[in-house]
Amino acid sequence: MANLYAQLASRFPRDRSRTFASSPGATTLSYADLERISGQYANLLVDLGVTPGDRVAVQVPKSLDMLMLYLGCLRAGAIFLPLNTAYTAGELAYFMADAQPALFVCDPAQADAIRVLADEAGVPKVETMGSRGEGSLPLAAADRPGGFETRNADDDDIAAILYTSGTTGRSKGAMLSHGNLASNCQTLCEHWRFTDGDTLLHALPIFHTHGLFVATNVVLSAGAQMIFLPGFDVEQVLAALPQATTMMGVPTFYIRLLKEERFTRDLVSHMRLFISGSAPLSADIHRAFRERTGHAILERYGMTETNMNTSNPYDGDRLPGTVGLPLPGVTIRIADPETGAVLPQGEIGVIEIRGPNVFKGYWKMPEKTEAEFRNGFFISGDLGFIDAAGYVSIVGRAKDLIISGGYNIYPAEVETALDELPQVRESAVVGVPHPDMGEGVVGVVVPASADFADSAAITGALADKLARFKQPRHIVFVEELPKNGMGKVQKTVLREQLAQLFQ
Ligand code: MLC
Ligand code: AMP
Repeated sequence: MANLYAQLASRFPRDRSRTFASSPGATTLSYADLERISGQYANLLVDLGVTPGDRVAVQVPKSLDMLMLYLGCLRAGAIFLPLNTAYTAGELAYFMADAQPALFVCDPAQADAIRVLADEAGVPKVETMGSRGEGSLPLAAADRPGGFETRNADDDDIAAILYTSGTTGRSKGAMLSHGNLASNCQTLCEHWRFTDGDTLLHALPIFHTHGLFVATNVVLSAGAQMIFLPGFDVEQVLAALPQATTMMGVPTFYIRLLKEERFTRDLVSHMRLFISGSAPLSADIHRAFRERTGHAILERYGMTETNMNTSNPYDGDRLPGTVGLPLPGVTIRIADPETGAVLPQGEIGVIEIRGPNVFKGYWKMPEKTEAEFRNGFFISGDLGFIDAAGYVSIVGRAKDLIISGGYNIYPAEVETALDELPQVRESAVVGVPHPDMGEGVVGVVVPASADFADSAAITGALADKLARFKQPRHIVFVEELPKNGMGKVQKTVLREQLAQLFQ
């Protein structure tokens, strides 16, 4: 087929003066602006010596410039590699060494520290990009011509790498191809009936699948527009909602909106669609939202490695507590987690996925990639079942993973950081119910000396090691961890004991 950008551009509105994105109090970009600025970034990348297949790593605050750089990378055939802004220096050092980007783009405020890391990792170029158009990269791009002939790309050429943590603690770069991304956003655009009359309220981060590929690519596929907010701020969202027709969010967005009395049926009477994903949306929130607004939130299920897999229907029943039906072109099966045998309808097992949406593998980790596929199906690590009507429900996880406010946290990584501390003999990290974030991270620690109980010393020592969202919100000291006969920590027991901690 073609470069993802070219496929998107073929569906841009004929009238290029139409708005692509507006940020209240800041920039508005038309589709003509988008073509020109993404072309300027593509020309700049070429001038900087970035060649097709090179990685461009980007850790900058959310901005429309960052989106233009994403599109510029697609056009130039470079691999866009966005990084969570919460990552610490230690975490970044790993990504730099692993991905070996040709260019690292960072927040101007971090430039000095990043240059040191880049030197150590052999990353040849560091440029900066701030949240309001400042920084060396936007400045240099502004001098470049806007015309750029988008490079050809094959379906299997890699468009982006997104790092996802692993159960063993080492992050893996998921390689997503032009074909993966193009097929998924086209499917979603049709499935969710996006048209050029839509305005999406965009309050998600753009370094993850949800805000970057689902939200942005769907808007571009429809030639629609978006209201682009720097993040989820409830005041800004309430103010922007009356201009929007659709919204995508993690469950925390909807939990927070429901807390506001000003979030009423009237405020959203013109809205067409609310979509939720990245973490389980409780049936209670689904019902409370419907009662308040008259809207049934449409829940869908996806992963970094697979883009979107299932969705509740646009027409028809959006069943609370389910993630809906497989998307067109996507096959889902339920397998026995141990043997891999495909299970009969209705039985609980691990969800496996096949389709044009499924990624091309982990960057430089062929064995890991192979281990996560079974007969062409990607093994999600999520546990679920399919009902008689074909709806998929997720009931748990075979992988030891915590999802907090839509961010994934692998306990193994946090346990490793805890166990390295001299005050800690051993630790176990679990997720327990949290009213705002879905799950909250708790560190259960057996101290090295029996009378040690200084939780602030423990959390303080993690501050530079782990991104803030991964750090335990509570440290609980115990004399010993509950273990089974094999010596394995019984996390279910800990989760039960700590279930009320955040309530
Ligand atoms: C921020 N903090 C978090 C957090 N987000 N801690 C745990 N979990 C999170 N998700 C930290 C902050 O640094 C802060 O630290 C403290 O928690 C409280 O912050 P807050 O002000 O309440 O948080 P806020 O900035 O409002 O952010 C919450 C949020 C945000 C829910 C709006 O996390 C968010 O936008 N989440 C979306 C994530 C997402 O897009 N996931 C998609 C992944 S793709 P301190 O120091 O002040 O205590 C994927 C595939 C798919 O999963 O299917 O979509
Ligand atoms: P990530 O690695 O950030 O892509 O996270 C993917 C994981 O998020 C999936 O494997 C699921 O565990 C979870 N997830 C995504 N959408 C949903 C959903 N609608 N309901 C429950 N879990 C979800």
